[in-house]
Amino acid sequence: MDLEILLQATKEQMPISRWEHTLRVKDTALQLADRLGMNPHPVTVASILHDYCKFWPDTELAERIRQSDLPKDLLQYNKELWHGPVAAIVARDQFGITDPDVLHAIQYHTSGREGMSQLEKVIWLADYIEPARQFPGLDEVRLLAETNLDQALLKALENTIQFLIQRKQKVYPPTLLARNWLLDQVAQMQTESREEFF
Ligand code: DGI
Ligand code: FE
Ligand code: FE
Repeated sequence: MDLEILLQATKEQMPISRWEHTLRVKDTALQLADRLGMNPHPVTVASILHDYCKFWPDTELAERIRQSDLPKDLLQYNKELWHGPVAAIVARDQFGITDPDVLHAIQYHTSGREGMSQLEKVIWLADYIEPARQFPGLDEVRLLAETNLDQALLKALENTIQFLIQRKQKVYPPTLLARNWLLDQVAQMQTESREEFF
């Protein structure tokens, strides 16, 4: 995949502020990936494309969801959840990306899901902690991200769920399942590290 083509095509889909966000997500994701010893290429491709459809009209996003193999229940939840899944379809059909891990990282970058891969976690978190973000509780998530990806993601998902509840908005079930799954993952990790210690 020619990165220059991807970069140019993505830049044309969005205002400059969103393009700059995209570049910050890429840099943040690459920093996390470097620390974790991951292959930087899939991280780069998923970061560039994650918000490809962020500024597409809602009617177009809904139409693409109806006409593709994406889950139709998305249409019953917040419109904010639509741009990632549709971007994954564009990545596959327009840019010929076949790596399922890259496609999943794009698809689930807003909702998260149970059983997220390391790449999915890195893209989700980079999107949340990139340097220009300002959410309440973000400092804690940024600190956790330096040492433990799962704990950082758990905290970030909890913040997002709380934010949605405060605003009387629905929570898409995969977000809740992701949070429950990470709660178990983190608890299991803590039990294992205690067993190693004794
Ligand atoms: O596209 P970005 O602004 O970079 O970030 P994003 O793709 O994470 O989407 C932003 C918003 O989507 C986020 O502020 C919360 C909102 N949202 C609405 N419903 C849900 C949701 N986020 C999750 N995780 N789950 C939901 O059900
Ligand atoms: Fe997004
Ligand atoms: Fe984003």
